[in-house]
Amino acid sequence: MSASTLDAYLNSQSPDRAAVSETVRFLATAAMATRSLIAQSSASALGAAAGGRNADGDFQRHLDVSADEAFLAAARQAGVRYYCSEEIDSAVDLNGPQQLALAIDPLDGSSNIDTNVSIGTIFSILPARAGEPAESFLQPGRNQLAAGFFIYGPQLALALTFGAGTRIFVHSPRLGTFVEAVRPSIAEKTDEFAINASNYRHWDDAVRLYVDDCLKGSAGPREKDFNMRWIASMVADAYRILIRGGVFLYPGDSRRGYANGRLRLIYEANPIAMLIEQAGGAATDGISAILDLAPSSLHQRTPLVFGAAREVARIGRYHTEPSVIAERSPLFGNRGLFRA
Ligand code: AFP
Repeated sequence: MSASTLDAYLNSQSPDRAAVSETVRFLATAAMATRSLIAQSSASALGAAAGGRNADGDFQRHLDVSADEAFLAAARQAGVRYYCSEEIDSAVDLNGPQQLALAIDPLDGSSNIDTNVSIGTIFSILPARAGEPAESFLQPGRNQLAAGFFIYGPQLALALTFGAGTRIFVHSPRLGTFVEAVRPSIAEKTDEFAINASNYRHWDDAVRLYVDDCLKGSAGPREKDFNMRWIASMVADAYRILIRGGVFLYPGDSRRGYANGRLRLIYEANPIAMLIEQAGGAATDGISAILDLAPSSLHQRTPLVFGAAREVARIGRYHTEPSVIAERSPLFGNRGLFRA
């Protein structure tokens, strides 16, 4: 019988995943507390600067710090061994008994806190490795035991995978628990893309030409019209893509510090990539699968493209096949080389 609640789903996991299931339970409790904090506090108070900066030099807001404290406490309660957070420079040895490593972005979308836009918590659970704490996080995302994100929006929801498909659970205030809502399956094709178009002048030719072709619509080489969305809160864009399809791009660009884009590999791109692949989609750095990348530092960034598998593959061809550029030559007129 299919699991109907998060607890039932976690209990249905194999015994060797019991510690992973227990970790997700504690993360869900921390997410409910974070959601309550968001609901009860004034947006200005939550969004106010907390006085510090994170590992990347971003100013920390009060909710960034509160969320990190809540999820660090959850990791300790779950007995996790190592903890890596966007808000902390180095990996932390919690000396927990479980040989697990939890990588987390406690609050993704911080810049949206005071505008009441959906924000979230993204997490990745890896097998702990011998050696220094950081070692456990410098492994390909393909090794993840589980991944997910909580989204604090009109509904509190959890997108979760243990590697056997992606599930979405929605928190029921009446039941006080997460209830399974859908098993998303991302269509291979799409007519909706998500990118911050204000960076157009900074993109490389491949990205610029891909977006140009989408914007030419049915009269252009794609021979169909496209819609665009950009929430600037990745968990919200990812949730939409899980539910109705689409493709998301945060490429590297020519701005200082953005050669590898803005998103971090270990605690943002890897968990999102696992969720998307497990829902039938694809996730790359523009060319290579995100989950195959070998991280070399905790907070390293990566260009990120994810969503509809055939659209992600097409974007890869704009990077790897110069002939794609030839679509613009008179020889091909407006007809595309690729069928939609
Ligand atoms: P913040 O956490 O600083 O708001 O950044 C959110 C984010 O990492 C990701 O959630 C968005 O997709 C992306 O940045 C938005 O970046 P731009 O503001 O450059 O569009």
